[in-house]
Amino acid sequence: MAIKGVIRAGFMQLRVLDMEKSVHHYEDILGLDKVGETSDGRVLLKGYDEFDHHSLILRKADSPGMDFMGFKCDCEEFLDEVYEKTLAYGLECQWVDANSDQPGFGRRLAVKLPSGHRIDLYASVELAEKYPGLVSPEIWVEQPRGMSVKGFDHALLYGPELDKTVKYMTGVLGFHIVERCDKPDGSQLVYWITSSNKPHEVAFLEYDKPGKLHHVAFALDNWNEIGHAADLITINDISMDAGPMRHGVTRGYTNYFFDPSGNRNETYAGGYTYCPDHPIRVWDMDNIGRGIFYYERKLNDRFLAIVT
Ligand code: M3P
Ligand code: FE
Repeated sequence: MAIKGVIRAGFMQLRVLDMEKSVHHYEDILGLDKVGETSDGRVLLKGYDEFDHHSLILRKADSPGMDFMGFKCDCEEFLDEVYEKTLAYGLECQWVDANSDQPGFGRRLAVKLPSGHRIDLYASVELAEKYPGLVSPEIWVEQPRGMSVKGFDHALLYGPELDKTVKYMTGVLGFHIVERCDKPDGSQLVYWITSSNKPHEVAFLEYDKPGKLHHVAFALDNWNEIGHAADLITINDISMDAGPMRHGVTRGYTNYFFDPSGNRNETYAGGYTYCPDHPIRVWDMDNIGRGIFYYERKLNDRFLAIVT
């Protein structure tokens, strides 16, 4: 499969209320590596299995949530094309200089989606100081800590204008719809979309308030690691939302829990391999409980109500 245009989800800048507690959570418990700090006090982190300079940026703010999410693209020319097509589609977008607020990153095109989220597209990023071995490599260079998350995986974003948002993501950026959930009136509640062989890179759910984050997900390898992560959630007295369990959607294994600022995290493993010729899997509202919480077969109120 030739992956062209947008190739993957690459980073998220997340707002946190208390930097010290947040760094402890993401560094010591999830197991991301701290790779730097910016002059304005943001903390940069990455997973042991990632190559890019960083994939998670924590910014101290008065309210939790997501500032923006980045997607890696295959070439600079694609960014220029997207700039023109984005304006023609009627969305605001602007260029962000290379090596400005994100050390190590080339120029980015920041797009304001109809859902109220900002996504940044970029085609170049420096290698991190530490990254997976390349020459007859071991499985890791340094033994991973805590939950041993491999890196940033995907996000679920809540906001208005779902149709217009997903039409942009598919029509202009080339994402594929992998799964969706339909409401009884025939309109859509949620779309899971991808730009690669992963079953989702990002998902959008129709919601009245713009720019909301439901969860940011980090990758694990397998069901055993999901169980180990759940042990650490209890041992560290972290607020648990749901898990360990499986999704019907994507078939991935999962835990949901909260960071010290109330942002929902997910540890995600498995899931099927997507190919662009696959048909769309469609859920209805009577079955979506099983789609999200496969074993319990119904959603809990907290899962539906809390977004940041
Ligand atoms: C996932 C996933 C909804 C869906 C969640 C699904 C509607 O987090 O990773 O497949 O909350
Ligand atoms: Fe998820």
